[in-house]
Amino acid sequence: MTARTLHDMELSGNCYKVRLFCALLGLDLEIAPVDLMAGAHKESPFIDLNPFGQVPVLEDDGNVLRDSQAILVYLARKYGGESWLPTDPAGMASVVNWLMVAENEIARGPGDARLHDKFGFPIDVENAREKAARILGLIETQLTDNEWLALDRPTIADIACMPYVALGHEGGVTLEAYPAIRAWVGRIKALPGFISMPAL
Ligand SMILES: N[C@@H](CCC(=O)N[C@@H](CS)C(=O)NCC(=O)O)C(=O)O
Repeated sequence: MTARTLHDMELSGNCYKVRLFCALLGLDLEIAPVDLMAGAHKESPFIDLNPFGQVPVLEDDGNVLRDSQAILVYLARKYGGESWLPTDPAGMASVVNWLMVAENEIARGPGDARLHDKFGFPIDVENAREKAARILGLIETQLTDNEWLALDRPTIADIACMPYVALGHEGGVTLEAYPAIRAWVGRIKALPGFISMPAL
């Protein structure tokens, strides 16, 4: 019996970030599915764990953590040494910069376009696709001269940003025009321990 449980939804890219990173770290993870379609995330007992009413939530060693980016930070610092989130100020800032991009530009661009097309959310999808084009262009530039987003090795910046970039096609945002991004997704898929999710 593991002391680590992820309150999870299979099709959530935010939950997948946590599943993927645990797999890369070789950590056992018990999956507790949350039925979002039935509204289980807005009711007890889940809402008592996360008053924001959102997955993912990770329980680890008595800690209850919400927000996929925060969970990646926690796991990287607790189990990943200096590799995935270094403690030197410049290195840490470089990684955190991309965690913010995952939470903002990527979520509001390809993430929202997918929410509209795949799950029927009433979102201005043209606006989301315009935002997607802008951030994918910036990421393409970054990855043209760099193998990884933040540092000269994979970090949680790559784990946080990849899922909704690679799932964008489910929202009409393809990677056809972005060869450097496609190569980067391929590098992540080749990491030892990589696991996938539907449509990736
Ligand atoms: N910033 C949060 C966002 C979490 C989030 O949006 N979760 C979605 C599933 S991917 C959810 O639970 N949506 C239900 C809701 O917001 O009511 C994170 O990165 O974990």
